[in-house]
Amino acid sequence: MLRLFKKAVKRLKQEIVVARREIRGIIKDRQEYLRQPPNQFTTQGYEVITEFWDKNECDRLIQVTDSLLRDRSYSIKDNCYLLCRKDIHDVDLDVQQIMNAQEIDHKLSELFHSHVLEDIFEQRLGEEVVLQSISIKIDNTDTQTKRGYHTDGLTPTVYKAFIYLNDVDEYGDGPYTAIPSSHRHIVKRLINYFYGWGVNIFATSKTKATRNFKEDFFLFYSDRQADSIFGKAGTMIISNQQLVHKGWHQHDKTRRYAIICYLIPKKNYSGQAFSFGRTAVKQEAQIT
Ligand SMILES: O=C(O)CCC(=O)C(=O)O
Repeated sequence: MLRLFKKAVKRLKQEIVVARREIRGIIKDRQEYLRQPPNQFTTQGYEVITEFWDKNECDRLIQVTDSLLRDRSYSIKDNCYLLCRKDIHDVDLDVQQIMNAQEIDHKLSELFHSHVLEDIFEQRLGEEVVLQSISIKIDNTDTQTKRGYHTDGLTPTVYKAFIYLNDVDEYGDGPYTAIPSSHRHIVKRLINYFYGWGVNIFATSKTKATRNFKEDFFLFYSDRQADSIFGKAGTMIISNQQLVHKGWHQHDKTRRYAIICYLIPKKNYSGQAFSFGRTAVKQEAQIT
C-alpha cells in the first residue's frame, strides 16, 4: 500500500514538472504571436494562396502516390516511408502518408531546396524558419475515426503548408478546417489543457500510448466558429499549427491528396531528423 502511494506521489511530481514546462511554453508562444508583424497570416493563423502548384504536377504526383500505396506501413527508400496511421494511432485510421517524399520525387526535391516556402513564411513572420520535410498525405474517405479539434503539439510552435492535389470543393472532399485566431487564445487553451490532462489519466494505456489528449480541444470550440477551406488543385494553405484545427469529419465523397510541408522556427531547429511515425515501419519490419 505504502509502495503504491509512493509510486503515485512520484508520478504526480513528474506530471507537475512536465505541466509547468508546457504551461510556460504555451503562454510564451502566445506572447510571441502578439509581437509578430500584423498581417493576415499572423492574426488569423492561416492564409490561402491560390494556384501555388501547377495542375499537371498535381495530377502527376497523384499518380506517383497511387503507385506507392499499400495497406501497411513500409519503407520506400532510404528515409522515405509510407505511414498508415492505423499502425500508430486510434484516430484518423484511414489516413496514409508518404513521409520525406522530397527524397523520391524530383519536383518535391526542387521545392524542398528552393527556399520558396521559407520565404513565404519568413515574409509574414519576420523570423527565419526551416523546412524540415515534405510529405504526401492521402485522406481516404472516413466519417468514423477523424480526429476532432486539436493542435499539433503543445509547444513550441510548428507550421505547415498544405497543398491540395485534387479539388476540394465541398465538405465531402475533406477540407482543412480551423478556428481563425484561436492560436492566440490563452484561457481557453489552458482550460482544455487541464481537461485533456484529466482525460489522459483515465485513458487506457493503449490509447495513451498513441495520442496526447492535452493537445485535444473538448471544450469551447465548435464547427460554427470554424472556417473550412475549399480550393482547387494547386491551392496552398499556410497554417500555424497552434490554431485549433481538424480535417473535416464528414469526409464521405472523394479521397483527398495533399502535399504537407513541415516547418519550424529556425531558433528551435537543432538538425533533428524528421521521423514522424517511423516506428510503424520498424514494427512492420520486425513482424515480417
Ligand atoms: O489534413 C487536414 O485537413 C488536417 C490535418 C491535421 O489535422 C493536421 O495536420 O494536424
